[in-house]
This record gives sequence, C-alpha cells and structure tokens, in this order.
Amino acid sequence: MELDHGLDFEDYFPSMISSLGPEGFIGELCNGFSMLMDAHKGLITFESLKMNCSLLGLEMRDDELLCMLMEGDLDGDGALSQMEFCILMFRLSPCLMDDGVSPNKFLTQSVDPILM
Ligand SMILES: [Ca+2]
Repeated sequence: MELDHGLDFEDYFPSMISSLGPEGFIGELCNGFSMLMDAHKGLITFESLKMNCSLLGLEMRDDELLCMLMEGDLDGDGALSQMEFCILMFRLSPCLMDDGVSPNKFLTQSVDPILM
C-alpha cells in the first residue's frame, strides 16, 4: 500500500472497498479509527488526529483536521466516536451509495458488536 503525497480519501476508499469488500472495508475503518484515536479517551480528538496523522505521514493542515472533526461530530462533544468516524468515512465516499452499500446496514451489522 502506497501513501502518495496528496492522498485523497475520496479516491482512496473506492479502491480499498473493491479489494476488501464492504465488510473488510469496515474492518479497515475500525483499524483506522484505532490508529487515529486518543488511546485514553477512546475518541478521535483534534490533538490525537493531528499527532497520529503526522505519525502516519499524512500531511493535513489544522483547518482540514478541524473541518473533518466538525463534519463528523454528530453529538457535538468535539471528538469523533468510532461510530461517528465510520459514518463520516461513508459520507466522504459517495460512490459507496452507488454500489448499494448502506452505511446503516453495515454499521449495525458489523460495528455494533465491536462497540459493545
Ligand atoms: Ca462526537
């Protein structure tokens, strides 16, 4: 897997989905969440996102990170839970909807057990 400079999530996920399948993709999202989250809080915060993105070699500006957090934060606590992160990733990948993949279906089936 190559992480090119200027990696674009929207270009990147469709190829992941075609190679992993929807269930495998959900697994990768959960792995991604684990990589980006604050280990103590179990949430993705601005600080954990900023630190872990740079560790992963993803060059994101502060305003891009904040934008991503605000976009994904559904309950307004300023951080992303695993569910919020997965929903955000689905929303950033509109082609998923064209393939008939329902985020609700997969989140319910595949993510809830992990959250328990
Ligand atoms: Ca939240």
